[in-house]
Order: sequence, then C-alpha cells, then structure tokens
Amino acid sequence: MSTVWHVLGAGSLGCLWATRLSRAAIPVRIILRTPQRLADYRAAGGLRLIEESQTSLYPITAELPTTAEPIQRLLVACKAYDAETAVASVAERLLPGAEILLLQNGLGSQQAVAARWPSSRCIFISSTEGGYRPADFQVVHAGHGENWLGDPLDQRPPTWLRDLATAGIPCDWTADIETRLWRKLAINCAINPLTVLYGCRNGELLAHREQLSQLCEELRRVLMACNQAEAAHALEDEVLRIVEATANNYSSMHQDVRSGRRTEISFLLGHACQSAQRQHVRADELNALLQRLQLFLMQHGLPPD
Ligand code: NAD
Ligand code: KPL
Repeated sequence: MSTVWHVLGAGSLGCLWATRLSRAAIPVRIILRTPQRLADYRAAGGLRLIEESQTSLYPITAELPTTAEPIQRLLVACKAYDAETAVASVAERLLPGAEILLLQNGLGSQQAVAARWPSSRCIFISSTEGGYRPADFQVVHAGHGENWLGDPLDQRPPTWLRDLATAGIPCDWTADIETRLWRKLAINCAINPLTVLYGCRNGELLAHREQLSQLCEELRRVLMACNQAEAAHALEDEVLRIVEATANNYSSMHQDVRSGRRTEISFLLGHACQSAQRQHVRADELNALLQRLQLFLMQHGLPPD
C-alpha cells in the first residue's frame, strides 16, 4: 500500500494537487478546517478539476484535523499566513520522520514550520502553476508551469517524486530551493506592490522604470547580504523581461486586493524589509513601498499584514 497524501487546505493548489493524485490512483485525503466545511464538501460531492473547459469530479475522502489516522506525508496548501496554524492543527497526527511539503509563496512561513517541527522532513516547493477557484471545491487549471521541490537540510530527492510524474504534476528536484524562493520573492516584491498602488497591469509599470530600477537595486543588495548572489544575478533585467512578457496580466496581488482577499505581503515585501533590517542594509524605497501598501490595504478594509 503506498503512502497516503494528506492535503491540508482545499483551495486552488490543494485541489489541483489532490485531483491529479486521485486521478492517478494515488491514495489521497483532504483535510478541511471545520465540520461545516466538511458538510459543504460532502454536499458538493467531491473536488472538481476544470481543464480546457472540461470538468471532472473526484470524490476524494475528506476529513477533519482531529481524525485519528496518522500522517506520513502532508502537503500544506494554505496561504503563507495560515500555514503554521494549519500544521499545528494536525501536529499530533504526524508520524516520526513525517514529510511536510510546503507550497507557500514568499519566505518565512516555511522556516517557521521547519523550526517548530524539527523531527519532520520539511520540503519547500516553489510553484509556477496557476489555478483559481470559480466556486468552492472547484479549480480551474489556468496556467501550466513547474513545481520546484527541495530540502535545504537534505539534498537527497525523495523516491515518491515518480508518483508526482505519474500523476502529471510537473516537478523537479533542486539543491537550491532557497535561491528559487528568494528569486521569486524579489521579482514579486518589485512588481506586485506597484501594480496594486498604481492600479495597473504589469506592462504599465514600464512607465515607472526609475522606481522599478531603484527597487531592484535595493532588492539586489538585500539578496547579496543574505548570501543569495545567484538570486540577485541580473535581477532588474529579469523583472523587465517579466513585466514585458506578462504586460497584459494583472499581478496575483492586484487580483487579491481587487477581490477583497488578504495578501501575503508579510512573507514577500515584509520579509524583504525585515531581512534588510537584520542585515543592516539600507532599504528606503522598499520600506516606503511597504508603508504605502499597508496604508492602501487598511484603506481598502484589508489586513495590512
Ligand atoms: P487558496 O486561498 O485558494 O487556498 C487555501 C486554502 O487553505 C483555503 O481553502 C483555506 O480555507 C484553506 N485553509 C486555511 N487554513 C486552513 C486550516 N487551518 N486547515 C485547513 N484548511 C485551511 O490558496 P492558493 O491559491 O491555493 O495558494 C496556496 C499557496 O500557494 C499560497 O502561498 C500561494 O501564494 C501559493 N501559490 C498559488 C498559486 C495559484 O495559482 N493559486 C500559484 C503559485 C503559488
Ligand atoms: O508572479 C507574479 C505574480 O503575479 O504573482 C508575476 C507578476 C509574474 C511576477 O510578480
């Protein structure tokens, strides 16, 4: 019997992973936060995966955090600000040496989980796949991308990577997962907050080249101070390339704010500013951007963290 994948959180990425695992006949359970949510899930009849306008239903077994079954492999598919509390809700069920796979964007939440559950193997994932929820327990597979997996403490790839390949979940093992997470964080810090404050598409940031350039320079210095030279390499060029390549898109933070959803800024721009402070790097532009963004969020009734 192969190991059960427990998926904590049935949002966009949780659904995207659970449905593809289930389709490949890999045992999977989803863990829902409350009895009400479990009842809603049962009424929905399962998770729906929508790919190229085709909907498939997967009646995956769902359970509450308090279920007795032990957990060997836990995929944490919550937002960064929920991850630690979510893992705590099932911590008593984790077997010694359990694997915790962390799908969160940004940095900080993975380190908090790894520090609190040191006897588990924490695997960090940087995902460029795209999914969104048209309704509860449904996900549209909107963007094909890659999942980079790595463990900063142990370079050996897990044997179950082949399960993911079988399930059609694109994945690659990397020895430098922190470099990838830092690089993505820096790109997100340069682009996303400005798109929120200017209320614009990514491409419109080309009208603010000087500001982009200053932010990239500060981010580069923060990365260098954090021993992330590779993540810092040609950062501004990459940011400009992405701005042009995604010119017509709204950034994920812009979409979150416009839809009234809490952002993950503490784990993106907030993390960059904290790192700058810790490393005694001057980051006037980044700090000013964070303050303006926090004010904007409060004015729009959203949590500033
Ligand atoms: P989401 O908001 O769609 O889903 C998160 C789910 O976790 C929600 O259903 C929420 O109810 C659930 N949850 C929260 N706390 C819980 C708890 N204690 N117990 C059980 N469930 C709980 O989020 P998402 O878009 O899937 O994003 C997850 C992470 O992946 C984020 O860090 C995001 O930045 C990252 N990411 C998302 C995408 C994407 O396309 N959606 C792409 C790349 C990275
Ligand atoms: O990753 C992105 C996002 O929208 O979150 C982009 C815009 C590509 C870079 O910040």
